[in-house]
Amino acid sequence: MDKRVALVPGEQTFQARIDAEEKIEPKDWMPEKYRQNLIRQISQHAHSEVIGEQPEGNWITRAPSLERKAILMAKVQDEAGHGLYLYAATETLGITREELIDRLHTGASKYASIFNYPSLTWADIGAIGWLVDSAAIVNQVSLQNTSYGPYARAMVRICKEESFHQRQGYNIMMTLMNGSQVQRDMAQDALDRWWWPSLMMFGPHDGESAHSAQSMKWKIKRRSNDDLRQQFVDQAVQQAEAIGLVVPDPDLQWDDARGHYDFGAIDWEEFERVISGNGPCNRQRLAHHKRAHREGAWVREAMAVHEAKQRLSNEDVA
Ligand code: BYC
Repeated sequence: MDKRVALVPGEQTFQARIDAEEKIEPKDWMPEKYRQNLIRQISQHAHSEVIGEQPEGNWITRAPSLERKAILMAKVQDEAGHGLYLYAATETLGITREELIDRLHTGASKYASIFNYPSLTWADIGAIGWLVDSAAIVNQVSLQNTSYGPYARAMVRICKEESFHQRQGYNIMMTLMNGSQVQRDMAQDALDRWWWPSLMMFGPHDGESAHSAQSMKWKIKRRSNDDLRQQFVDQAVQQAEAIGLVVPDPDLQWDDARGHYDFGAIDWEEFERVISGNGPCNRQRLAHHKRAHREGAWVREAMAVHEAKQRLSNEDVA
């Protein structure tokens, strides 16, 4: 027997479907705030994937071997693909790609704070793959069960690729830690600079998170910011120790009673500065995106003409 809750529009029926773990699909009735909240979160996620290409792309021409270069190019291309799946998922909510890009360019829509930090050395590429992709996976594994069907399905594919990304990053760190003292120092310096921004990726503490309560009720988010951050810390600390890296947090210690690591206070002033456009590379990242978008206008125009021609020839056949 079909146990799906009847599709009668209305907040109560909608919540009953969510509670019954049904996926919401594009043509289903949904509260306007659910739609807007999803557009906000999924498009921010898409922008993060695309802007995240910049700090890594910075090292493609300087990767230390042909193999590392090929791997990094493949990773950066994957991130572009993730952006495209996510923009496509957002468009199913009735917003155009142009509007989404416009929101990014005007600052109306955010992207992950972490990509506003510079990638100064090759070890930063290791740290990004290891820490940033780990943080992304921890979050995105839980988002595979998000209530909106197109977002959940995009996440399944993205998670598979992110786990390869995480391993390539850790492999770079491991190789450096097995190298000379200069290489070990470079790896430690990268961890020192990327550790705290990685913790900020999970957003404000639960009590301060503006969207969490409603997003959890609608099962857009399946786990809280703090819960995910804790899982990330527990994993990453052990991975750091395994290769001889020291996490830059004097307050870090294992708490037997909780079965987790306790860690020091996050600098939320820095977080606020970065998400409000005043991090080390915010202006540079957006300027680069705007320029690339402008320079790609001819591709969009050519595609539009091609699509129009296809439509006309399909109408002729019909
Ligand atoms: N950075 O109420 P809250 C990748 C904002 S990319 C910037 O907790 P929410 C990769 C938040 O938007 C993967 N802003 O929000 C790519 C909100 O502001 P608005 C990126 C942040 O949405 C290339 C305000 O603070 N992953 O893996 O419930 C290379 C209050 O926060 C941040 C995703 O995007 C931040 N870190 O929870 C390598 C995952 N944190 O919108 C790797 C999907 C918070 O009201 N997103 N804010 O103006 C999510 O899971 C959730 O949106 C968050 C925040 C957990 C990030």
